[in-house]
Amino acid sequence: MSDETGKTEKGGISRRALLGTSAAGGAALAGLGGARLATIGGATGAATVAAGTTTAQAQEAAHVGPGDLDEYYGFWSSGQTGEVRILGVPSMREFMRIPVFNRCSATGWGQTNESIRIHQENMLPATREYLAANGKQIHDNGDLHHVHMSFTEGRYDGRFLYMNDKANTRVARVRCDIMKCDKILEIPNAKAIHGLRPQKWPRTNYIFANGEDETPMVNDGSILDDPEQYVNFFTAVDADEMQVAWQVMVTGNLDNTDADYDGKYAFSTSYNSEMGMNMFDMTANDMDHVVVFNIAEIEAGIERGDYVELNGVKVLDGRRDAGSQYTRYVPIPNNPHGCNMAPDRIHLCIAGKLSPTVSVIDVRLLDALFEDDSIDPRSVVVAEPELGLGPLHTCFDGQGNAFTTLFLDSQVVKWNIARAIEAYNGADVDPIIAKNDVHYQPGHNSTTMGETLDADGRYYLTMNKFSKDRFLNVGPLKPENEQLFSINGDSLELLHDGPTFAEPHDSILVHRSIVNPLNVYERDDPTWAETRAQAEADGVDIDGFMDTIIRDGNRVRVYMSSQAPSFSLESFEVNQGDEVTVIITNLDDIDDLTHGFCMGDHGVAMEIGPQATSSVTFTAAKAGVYWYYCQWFCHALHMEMRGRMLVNPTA
Ligand code: CUK
Ligand code: CUA
Ligand code: CA
Repeated sequence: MSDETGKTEKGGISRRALLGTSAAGGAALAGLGGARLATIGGATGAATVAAGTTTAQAQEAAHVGPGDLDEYYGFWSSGQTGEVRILGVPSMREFMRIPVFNRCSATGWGQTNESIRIHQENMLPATREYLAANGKQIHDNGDLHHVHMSFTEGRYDGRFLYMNDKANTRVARVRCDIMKCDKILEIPNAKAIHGLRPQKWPRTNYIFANGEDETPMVNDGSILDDPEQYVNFFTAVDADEMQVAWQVMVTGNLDNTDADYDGKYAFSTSYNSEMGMNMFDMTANDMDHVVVFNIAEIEAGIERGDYVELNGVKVLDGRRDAGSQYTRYVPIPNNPHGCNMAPDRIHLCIAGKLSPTVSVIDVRLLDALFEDDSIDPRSVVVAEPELGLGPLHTCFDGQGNAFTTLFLDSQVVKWNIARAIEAYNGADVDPIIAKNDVHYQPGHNSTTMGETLDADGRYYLTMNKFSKDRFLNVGPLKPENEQLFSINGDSLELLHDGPTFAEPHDSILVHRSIVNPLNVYERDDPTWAETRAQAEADGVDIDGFMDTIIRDGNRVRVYMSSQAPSFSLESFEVNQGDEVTVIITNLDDIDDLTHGFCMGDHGVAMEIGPQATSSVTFTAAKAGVYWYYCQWFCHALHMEMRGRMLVNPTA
């Protein structure tokens, strides 16, 4: 880590600190003394690039030289790749990929016993049966759209990341101490979890998750092509237990979601209020809506038993005509999409998508809506600026301004919330501050700390769906493109323009002071608790050298350790047809000394981090000699770090 004096770990003074002139801007100031800490404490401004600096000056201020460390962690979703990625901002260097809903060749995610347990722990019985019928144990695809960090009192707290899987209706969690997924939860009843957000206040007790696709309430085949009987579910997941807390049945479908800064409400956009089954019908109405969920009323409803139990989940009726206090429906034009709560704690911005507008809701007006049925729900809309074509998502600088992506115009528009409200009230003011072209067709966007009370207005990121002609042609499948800007007074200065593989869907930009991962695993990590229990039953000390082979019928457990550059077992023998489990503890306990275990010609490979235990199970169906080897470069004699599995023919 570089410390707060602008010195890097390598002992040199960073280029930024040396350039500590006004031209180099706040990035240099931030490196000197307490300015950075003050920013994270909630104040803003100290670290902003001075207005009017040139593009070259903005780029210089944001330059992260070789060996220097970035100021922000970026956590990226990857869409249909199913993983989470960690980047550095502003350098935009990609550091790490965290497999979640995908299968990872390098780490063995989706193959190790430890990861399969995480996949299966909260899998629905019908899915287990489906997978078995297809000869599989787990889903190895996912569509991860949204990644967000846990909050305490409106600020990131560095504990967890949460993410959705639209493809297979799941919610997962990543531990920020080891940057690995530790929970995957399949959501019953709902279909296609899309929008996902943690509760911000008082802390992340719930993860809010939207089911996007409509299906019968009991989806067992007894109702099929009868859309009138289809429903959608809004789900609250207990973020500590990673179990479903409750669900609310709604009218229309659900798209994106966010939560307020008071712990009172969550909000979800719906583009299919029509409950259409095709594109034409889904876009038939001029107005759709945002659903407002009243957390206290929902909890009270559960308390008094006002729910049905469906697949083990307490389901409340929040449909528009149910007359409950759980929800309110605010009409919004036209197939609305993005749902973003401003860090001013007051304004919720709903992007119109097919409408050129963003609808601004003042969340302080929502109490009245729940208290008095005669109030027009539209009265909570306090601004609806016309910004351009295809508004999708909005982020914030913490100074009263918003940035909205315009998919069709291929632009980002910077606008002022207060001025939009004045204009809505009839004043002759233009809320639009600036428009920048982006390349091409932006979806999500984010600002540094922008979805928290610490929004600092330093950098703006746009995540574009197309790169077209922007890079060397790599065939019909093109990369996407993302662009990082420094926020420079009223304008944006382009700092980075670079391709990413499918799909840079969404991101959060988190100051590095909040994220403090371990370098080496702790031996009592729960990841391998079940493996440890099995070892204890076998009389093996999983924390030691443990060269032990346990035969249990045709099940063979092979225990060994790794220490650069060798495995403790140079060979082991099994019989053809045995189910073999290899359990390895990596006894090396220094930074960055990961070993691997790859069984040649068996499709078996896994990562074993320093002080970690990993295990993998396969059937030794082929007689002969097979070499296993360490596939993570670890030592000058890494190539020699290998051994033999001898498989005795039984026929
Ligand atoms: S949704 Cu895709 S651009 Cu899945 Cu976050 Cu808006
Ligand atoms: Cu151990 Cu390579
Ligand atoms: Ca619609």
